[in-house]
Amino acid sequence: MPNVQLYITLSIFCLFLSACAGQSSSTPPAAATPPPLTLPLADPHASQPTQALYYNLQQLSGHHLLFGHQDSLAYGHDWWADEDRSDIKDISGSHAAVVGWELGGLELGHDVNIDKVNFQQMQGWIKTAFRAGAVNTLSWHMSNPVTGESAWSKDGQIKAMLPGGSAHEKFKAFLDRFVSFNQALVDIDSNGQPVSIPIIFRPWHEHSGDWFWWGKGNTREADYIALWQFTVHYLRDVRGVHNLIYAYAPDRGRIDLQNFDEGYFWGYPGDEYIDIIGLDDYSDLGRDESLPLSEQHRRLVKSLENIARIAAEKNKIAALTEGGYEGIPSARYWTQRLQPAFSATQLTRQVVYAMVWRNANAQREQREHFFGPFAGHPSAADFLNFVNSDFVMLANELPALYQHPH
Ligand code: BMA
Repeated sequence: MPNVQLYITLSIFCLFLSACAGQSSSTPPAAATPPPLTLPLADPHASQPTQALYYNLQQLSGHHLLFGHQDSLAYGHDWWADEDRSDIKDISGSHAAVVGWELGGLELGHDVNIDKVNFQQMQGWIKTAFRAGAVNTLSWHMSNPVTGESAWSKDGQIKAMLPGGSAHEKFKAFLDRFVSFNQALVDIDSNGQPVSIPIIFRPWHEHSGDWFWWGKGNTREADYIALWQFTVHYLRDVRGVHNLIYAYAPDRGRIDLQNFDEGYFWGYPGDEYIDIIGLDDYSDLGRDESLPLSEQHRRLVKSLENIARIAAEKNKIAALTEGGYEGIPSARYWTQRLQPAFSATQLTRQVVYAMVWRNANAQREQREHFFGPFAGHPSAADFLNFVNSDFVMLANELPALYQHPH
């Protein structure tokens, strides 16, 4: 039960008790302790806006689903690097509620990431999304500091990156590049004060798969855990980064639904290193298209229920941190596939956001690699119905996420 609900229940119970007691005694009831406006984060010194974001996301969970989209302001299916545009805004008038960004290439000092997005421009778009009230989240397809190979390589060698290892200084230098990037993510609040923009940071994602050097099969579990813990320790305690909410995101494709926890917790670094119980899921969102629709629905519901259950057990937040159906072949995908699953049960409704992957620019990449709608796509009208429902939120419907409610 979320803290506030527990508080309300207890308060009603106490009111009842004091009303009964009042019949025989004139002692005023003791003032109730106000509900805590913070939930424990992996970073106990997280900035106020970061704590507020986490708290407010938890308040929204159970009531709303925030729609997210990777690289949303950077480019779309048919445009590139406009100032304040997204395929989502083209259709709906608003940016997505959650906007994802990719850091791959930053570690090497490149000006652009692995998808050619300019890092300086990315910083500008992160600010634009923040000012629009949205949530920014970062992933990092980091190349391997030991082997020099890309994220999609098999030779983990994590031990060499950790303290005492031959590539430890290099690994720290990779993380330092992120610290510098992050230091520039500052906006000015309404009181003229600088505010470091809160970020949901999702490093070392999809590690239940074997396609990244940090994944299962390419590394030992203990080394993965040590990698994660070192990353948090270095950013938080050594470099003093306090605007991060840490998201853990195994890939559903390599988790057996009959035995969810066993797959999900491979590599889990511990409750004190994790804030968001995430899941990257393409399998249940359309990729397993040979299955009957009813079975696809059942599986998505099960996956969402599992992360919501785990999040509730740990007093954390559940989110579908990445996923989608490439090419969106079904015109009513949003209202007939996604919405019914996310709103299916009390548990699935706890999953607070769902972020679909990027809309690769068709001309530049010479392929159809998109997961969100765009103006002119057959699912655009259905997407509008989806986001117009009371349940689904875009940026323009969000409460002030970076302030504690008064
Ligand atoms: C993948 C694909 C790639 C891309 C990478 C990082 O899933 O979209 O084309 O380079 O993500 O954004």
